[in-house]
Formats: sequence, structure tokens, C-alpha cells
Amino acid sequence: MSELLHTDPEVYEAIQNEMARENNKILLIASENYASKAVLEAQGCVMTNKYAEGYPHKRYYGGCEYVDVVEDLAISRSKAIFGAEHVNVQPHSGTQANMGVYFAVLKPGDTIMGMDLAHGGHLSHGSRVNFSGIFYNVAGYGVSRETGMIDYDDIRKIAIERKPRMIVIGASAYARTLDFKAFHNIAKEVGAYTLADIAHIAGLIAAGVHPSPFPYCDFVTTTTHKTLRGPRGGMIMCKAEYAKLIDKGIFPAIQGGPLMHVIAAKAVALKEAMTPEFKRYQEQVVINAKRLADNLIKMGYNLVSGGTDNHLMLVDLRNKGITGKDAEAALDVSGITLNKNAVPFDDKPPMITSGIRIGTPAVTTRGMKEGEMDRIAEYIDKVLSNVGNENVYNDVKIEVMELCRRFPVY
Ligand code: DSN
Repeated sequence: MSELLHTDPEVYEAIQNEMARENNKILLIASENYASKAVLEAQGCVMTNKYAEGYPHKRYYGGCEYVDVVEDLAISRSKAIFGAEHVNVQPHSGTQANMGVYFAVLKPGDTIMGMDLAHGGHLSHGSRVNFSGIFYNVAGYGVSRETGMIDYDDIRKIAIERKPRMIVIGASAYARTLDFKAFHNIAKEVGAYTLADIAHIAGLIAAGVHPSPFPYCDFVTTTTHKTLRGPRGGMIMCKAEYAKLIDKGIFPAIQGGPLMHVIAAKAVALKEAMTPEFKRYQEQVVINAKRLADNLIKMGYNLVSGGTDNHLMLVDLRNKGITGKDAEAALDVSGITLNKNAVPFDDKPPMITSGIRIGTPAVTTRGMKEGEMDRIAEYIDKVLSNVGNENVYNDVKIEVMELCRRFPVY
């Protein structure tokens, strides 16, 4: 990056500092990961220079013969991985992917049914501060107070009462397996479309360690940078019958020129996702999450739903007398980065929260396994049992640095 150092030392330094942060801390944000050097290389390539409105072989600009190659590759690889009939790899993000689906088949004022943000859902599933809650009527669903899990009978009741045009399935902080078939049956009964937003679990699905939304769901959206471990971006998959509507729903409805450098990097990540190593990686992500969860439970932490089936867990800290905000801050100075997170039926505001969300995709990419999960659980407990004690923070930070040194990232 000598050119960058020469042109813009401030940006260069910030990037170097970010590199050091990513290398020297334990990253447990469930939605983050480390993209490979090949993905980073593709994303930093000359395709950033190219305008390519339209779709492969039907563009509004000349000179698209090479960007067509990478978009075709991204499409054919995702079809092969997920068994999708049609794929659009142009959404700039997961929210854009969801917006593209809504624009394709809904009208403003239609009712969508999605998981409440406060129960683990996503902004774009109908939050009233998001376009999805502004343009559409929203029938929210949540988890059961008793089990912390989705109650499909309850969802059926809401669907029968509110008659949504679309049921959105997916979450940002739900640790349990999603039953796409159960959602499909409910949607069929009330005549709704189904949209599975698999952003968090796409890598698990690609590797066969979480059930697939196909053939049950009409539309499937994902980001490409979470468990899928690609560049930051989105993607839509659907049945062939919706192909034209979906493509129009993205371009020209809500986006102009696609980010061809990002699409090149998506193609690379999808190639990586077809390897046996990727399958083993996803299996280890789930093994690691279970191990970390089991440790925390033994240490007296309350996990929403009592555990995890996937790559993340949600810890309710109320019995420990710590807020999510304080836990996040104490852990971060100790070298462990995660995020505060509302727990279902939380009595604290979103900037404080009663919980933390913990995910294993990033540490598993570093090669960490069960033994390291035992150490990480000990570090978390040490810090959270000594909030405010700088000596403990420093001790843990030294141990974290040593662990990270044994598992280099880049
Ligand atoms: N911000 C993402 C997450 O952390 O889950 C969702 O978009």
C-alpha cells in the first residue's frame, strides 16, 4: 500500500490501525468475519472503475465483457451452492436486497410480517424507523417469553388475524434453527409470499449445517459478508417465476450502477464456499458456538432460549447485574469485541440493553477450536465478574494478545 501511504497518510494509518485491531483482538461480533486475501484483492480491483447498469449481456454501457464474466460466475456459483433457480448478485447490502424483494412484489401499504427488532429481528423486516416500517403495514412476531424460541402456533395466529402479503423469516440475534417449512405452511394458509433473510446463516446453509429455505421460500436474501465470509454486500435468490420482477426490483427500481468490484469479490467468496474446507469451517463455527455457550451456562450465565443451534448466542446479563453497554465496554478494553444487544422483553433502551450477542464465525476463521472457546469463556467471565477493575482488564488483554498471536489472521 505504498501508493496510499504516499497519497494519503491519514487514511493509510487508519487502515494499518484497523488491521492491528482485527489481528490483536478476539472478535465475537456475530455478523462479522475475516474475508480472505483473495476476496480483498478482488474487491480492491480496477472493476471499481466500471459502469454496468443492466445485467450480464444486456447492459446500458459498452465495455462490459469482463464484468459480465465475474457477474456470470457469481450467479452460477450461488445457484450451485444454494440450489436457487434465479440469482441477483447486485444488491449493495442486505437491506437493499430486502428492499428489492418488497419493491418487486408488494405495494406501499401492504402488510408484511417480520420478527420484531426487539426480539432479534432486523431493521428491514418492518422496524418503524426503517423504510420497511414506513412504506408497509407491519405485523410483528417475536419469541415466546417462556422458551425464548419462535412459537409457530403463535405465528400462525398472527398471520390468520393480520393476513400479511409477505412473511419475512430471519433474524440478527436468534440462536435457534429456523423451520422454513413451518413458515411456508403458515404462509400458504394465508396466501402470503415467504421471504427468508438468511444473512446470518448463509454460510451454515451453504455448508449444509442449517436446513435450507429452498424449496419452501419464494425469495431468499442474504448478505455476503457474515458467515458467507465474502465482501460486504447482498444477494437475492428466488424461484424462476419471479426472476424478471426481482431483477427490475433492484435495477432500475432501487439501484443504478452495480458495484462490479464487489461482485467480483462475491464470485471469489462463492468459489471458496464450494470447497470442503469451507464445509469443515462452518461445522466448526457451530461446534465452537455450542462449546462457548456450554461454558457460559456452567458459569451461571443465562442464554436466551437456553443455548444455540447456530453461530451465535444471546446472553441475558440481568442476573449478573451488568448492562449490555457496560459489558461491551469492559470487554472491549480487555481485547474482546462484541456488541450489546437487546434481549426479548428487555426493560432497558437499545443504547443500554440487558444483553450481549456473541458469535463464533470470526474466531473460527482464525483456526480456533474448542480449547480456545474454553479460554474465551474464562476471559469473558473474568472481565464481567470484575467490571471496573483495570488490573483484571489488563491481565485479560495480555492473555488475549497471546492467544491472537498464535492464530494470525492476515
Ligand atoms: N448489523 C447486522 C448485525 O449485526 O446483525 C445486521 O444487519
